[in-house]
Amino acid sequence: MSVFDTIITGGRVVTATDSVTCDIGIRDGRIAALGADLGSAARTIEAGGLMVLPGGVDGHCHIEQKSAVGSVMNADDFYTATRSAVFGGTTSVLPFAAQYKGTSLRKSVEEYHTLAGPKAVIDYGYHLIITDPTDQVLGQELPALIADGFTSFKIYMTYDALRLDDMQMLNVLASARSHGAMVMVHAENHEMIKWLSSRLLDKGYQAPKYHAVSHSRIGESEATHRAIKLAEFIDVPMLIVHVSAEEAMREIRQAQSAGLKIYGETCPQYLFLTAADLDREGAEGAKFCCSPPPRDKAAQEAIWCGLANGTFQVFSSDHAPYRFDETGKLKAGTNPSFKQIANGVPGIELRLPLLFSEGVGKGRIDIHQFISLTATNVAKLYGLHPRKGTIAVGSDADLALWDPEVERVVRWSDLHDDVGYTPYEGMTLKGWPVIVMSRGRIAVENGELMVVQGSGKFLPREMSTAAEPLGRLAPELDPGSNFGAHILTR
Ligand code: DUC
Ligand code: ZN
Ligand code: ZN
Repeated sequence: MSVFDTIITGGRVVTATDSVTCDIGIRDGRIAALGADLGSAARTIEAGGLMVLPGGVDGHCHIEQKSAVGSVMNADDFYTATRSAVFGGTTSVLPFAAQYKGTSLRKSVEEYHTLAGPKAVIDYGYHLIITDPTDQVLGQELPALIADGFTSFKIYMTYDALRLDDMQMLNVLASARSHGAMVMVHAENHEMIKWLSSRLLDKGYQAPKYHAVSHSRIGESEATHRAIKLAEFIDVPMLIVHVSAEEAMREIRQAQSAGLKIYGETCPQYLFLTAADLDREGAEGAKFCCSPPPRDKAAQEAIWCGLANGTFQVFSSDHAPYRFDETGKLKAGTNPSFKQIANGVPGIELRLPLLFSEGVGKGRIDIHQFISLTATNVAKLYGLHPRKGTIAVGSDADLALWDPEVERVVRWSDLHDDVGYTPYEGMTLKGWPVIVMSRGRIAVENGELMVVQGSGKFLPREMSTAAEPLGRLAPELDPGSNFGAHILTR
């Protein structure tokens, strides 16, 4: 009998830190050995000429997410989204279980379980979205959910139905600190967006391109600054998601330089799209509307720089799949105002090929940075490491075998989502995953999906050391210097 179920031979095995040519022995879905001459196995995969990378972990994507009024506008369900992800080399996804005002967090998690369980083809967990931080939610539901493995959540500083005010944010941050959860923040100044939008609409500027005008760079950086100051005050780590511009990036960099545990995320739309894409013919620009919006070439360069210099720890898709029809982008008709267009762009399948080709291939980042940004750091931030995000003995055998020489022109018709278009149509990308494995199973081979719906597993997550407080209390919160007041404990 073979010692291993599968052996991968002769590939260049690359992690966030190392690159070696060796064989990988896989048993019971896990990596059981790394070495030479591992013997025989039921199946051998010849990987000469290929790079064997950890499967990607997409730490930010929206799948079957309900709107605040309870409708699901997402084009993808857990089957099509995870199918699309795995074809692009991603083997774990972390979408969101969204709470809406007046509803229970626990109930929304249960609803997402019933959606994902029968459909996902790769492993998945959820971040929570907290919109109604009542005493009951923060005092009971959230601690219990964190203990059950939902160790991260997102909060919003904008959108009427989702946003928290500073007081609510402080309460949520204090709760995250007490229970060890990672806080993700959508940082844009709500009033600035409202003010700009109403001025634009009053003056008749309605087209999709004005979406980019209504979400200013300063509004993004002001909210980023404020969120960071609240986090510093409460002494809790924080991740600023989907950073679009240099102004917000500088706030993150400055906080990091001061030793704070502030993390940054960016996404493909901020590297490859600009506001000019929102100015396409007719309503076409709606396809490129997302928040924050894509900016300009200079902002793209700044974001590349932030990936290279370590300001950003994670690169996520922020896949938000809306069809270009009445179910999605054109819900308000074929000539919508920018305020009526669903925010978000698809990208779950191309996240890795885009960064591999344009980042690693063009020398902007190295392969180890690529792996850190797309897999290892994501797993670390969200309590999945070392099970996910790396290649090590004992880790799940989630692997993507890349052919760095294959060149393909991006066509939506070759992708595996259900959106109907890709913002990256026509780009030529070099370097694609050719075999993808999920827990030792071949998930994609020869352009075919080899795993079935419902075979992905739910991932309860550990606490992350990245979410541990620094222990640097503001004097006003420190009983040693505030006349003995214990403010952070309830
Ligand atoms: N925030 C996201 O995280 N994704 C899409 C749009 C948005 O506002
Ligand atoms: Zn957001
Ligand atoms: Zn998002």
